[in-house]
Amino acid sequence: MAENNQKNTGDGGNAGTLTQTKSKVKRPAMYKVILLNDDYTTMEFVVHVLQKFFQKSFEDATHIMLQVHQKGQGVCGLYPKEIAETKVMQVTKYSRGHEFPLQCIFEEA
Ligand code: TYC
Repeated sequence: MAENNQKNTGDGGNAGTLTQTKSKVKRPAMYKVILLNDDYTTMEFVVHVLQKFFQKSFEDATHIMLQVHQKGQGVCGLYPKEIAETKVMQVTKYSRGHEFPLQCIFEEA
């Protein structure tokens, strides 16, 4: 999203001398929220979590759950830091409340 700001160089405006400066506007850093595999959490519960907290369809949730089950981890979504942190806390609290050891982490994308 770099913009080319044109700055007058103070020459009275008639010499046509322009400098380009980089915009300081930055995209916010984004974070991947990741689910980790374990041997105890049920597949049904993981699919339910993906639908409840990550707004996935049943089909997408099933696909992500199987990816985690087969490869060890999978990405649930990409969010600004504060939202990623909140998702991790909500999923962890919900899972412990249902006595599952499901692990959810976030990392910079
Ligand atoms: N491996 C679990 C089982 O076989 C299922 C599972 C999938 C658990 C994804 C956690 O993040 C997970 N019941």
